[in-house]
Amino acid sequence: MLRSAAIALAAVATVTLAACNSGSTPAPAPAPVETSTAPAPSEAETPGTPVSATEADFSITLDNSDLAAGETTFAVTNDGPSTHEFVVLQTDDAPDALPVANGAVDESAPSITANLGEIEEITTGSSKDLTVTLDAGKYVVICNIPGHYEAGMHAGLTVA
Ligand SMILES: [Cu+2]
Repeated sequence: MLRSAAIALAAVATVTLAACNSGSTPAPAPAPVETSTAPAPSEAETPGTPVSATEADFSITLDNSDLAAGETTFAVTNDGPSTHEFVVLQTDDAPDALPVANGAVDESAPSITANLGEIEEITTGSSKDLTVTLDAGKYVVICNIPGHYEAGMHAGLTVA
């Protein structure tokens, strides 16, 4: 009695499966499970000397401020909470004594020798890289969003 019931159930199941498959093309084989051990994509190349810069309201912290001349890649992380930018200026002025006009550093002032490059709009929580070539000299990195430099967003660099 039980055995025949089981057979009957099995028969129903078979019919149901057949009905499901009838008239439809066979389902594609499942994609093979990825088992390869291929290496993960390599990290983005960072030419030259790597320098980590961390920005926050309102500071810039560098992990290395004595650099050898040549290519340098700043990896800038914004810990926020505000959006910041990152500007590399060559100047002999002290980091906290750059010329300011209208709340921002006057990058065209005579004491600013050069603007080596900048990253704009680094949103909070994000990171961006900037690669520049630095000659021997003194540099100041700043955020030049109005008010941010004067609030403390500057750090000095010496390149030899
Ligand atoms: Cu800022």
